[in-house]
Amino acid sequence: MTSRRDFIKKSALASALVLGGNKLLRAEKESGERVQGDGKKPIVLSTWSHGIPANDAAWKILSANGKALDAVEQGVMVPESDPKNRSVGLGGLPDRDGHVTLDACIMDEKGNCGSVAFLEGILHPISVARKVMEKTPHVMLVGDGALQFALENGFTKNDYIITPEAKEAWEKWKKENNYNPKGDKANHDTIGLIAIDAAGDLSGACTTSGLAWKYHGRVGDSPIIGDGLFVDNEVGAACTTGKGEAVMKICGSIVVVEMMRNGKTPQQACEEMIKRMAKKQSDWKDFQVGVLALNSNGEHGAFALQKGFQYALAVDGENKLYDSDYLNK
Ligand code: SD4
Repeated sequence: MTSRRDFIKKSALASALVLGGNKLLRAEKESGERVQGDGKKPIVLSTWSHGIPANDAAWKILSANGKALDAVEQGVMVPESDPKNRSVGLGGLPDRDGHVTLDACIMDEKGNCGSVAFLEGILHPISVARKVMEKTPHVMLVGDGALQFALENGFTKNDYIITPEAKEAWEKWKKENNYNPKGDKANHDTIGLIAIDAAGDLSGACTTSGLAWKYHGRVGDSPIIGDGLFVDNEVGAACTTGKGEAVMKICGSIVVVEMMRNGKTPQQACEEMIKRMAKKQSDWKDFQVGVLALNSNGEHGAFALQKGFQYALAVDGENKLYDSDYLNK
């Protein structure tokens, strides 16, 4: 028979579980503020319109009670698999020497992270990054070493290393630009994807072919933990897209997470990071950077330097594309 004391213990445990699983409601109660997300989990947030199919893949995992880490990996594998995608994966535009070089990183709820950069010929750099995280004592492998590790771990080198379309665009670029890479407002479309699962755990993934026509060997923000992506399960996650050099100069993602730690909402944190970037980089009107943030309560934020940044948000079974607010008005 259940004693009254047992019953009270069990009810207390049940409410603790509900509250534990729903930090948002607790935060709402404490702050008295309505928080975006309405306490609903899971949530997936990702950059640009390729975020829609990526979110769908992530959502499949999360809605079946899967882990955020699996969801973010599976999510970004969708644009990586798309040979028509000119900024992620093997379909991406090459560097100025005609090499498609790939950068990716992943980070889980425990603060584990893995990264690859300057990797050629592998369809899913994000999965190699995950293997680096899970199988090595390191965080980051680059270039030939990353390729060797991938091959040793069951990945295969792809037959094509540049698509015919990307090659054609490169030939045209070479003729018109005198082998001289320039910052370009339209030259971006990395996928950064951050998610919170039903258990309230956060993870993130970021993968790109990087800036088109870059110097051979150039690596941007996307595979750098703290620049293109940062996750702290107690606080939140952030990811960036756009001109990597601008993000690297201020360690964009970690700045956003630290601002959230200090009490900013994700939206406030995104705006402050972008405003700081503009204050410190006088040519900010000439390039694009976009940032997304999600906190552990399920609130999200998005902001960019310029008009045109879009992000995909999947929550409560609905996955939609939104226009981000921006600084240069
Ligand atoms: C980079 N942040 O390599 C990336 C660029 C980007 O699609 O967003 N590419 O600087």
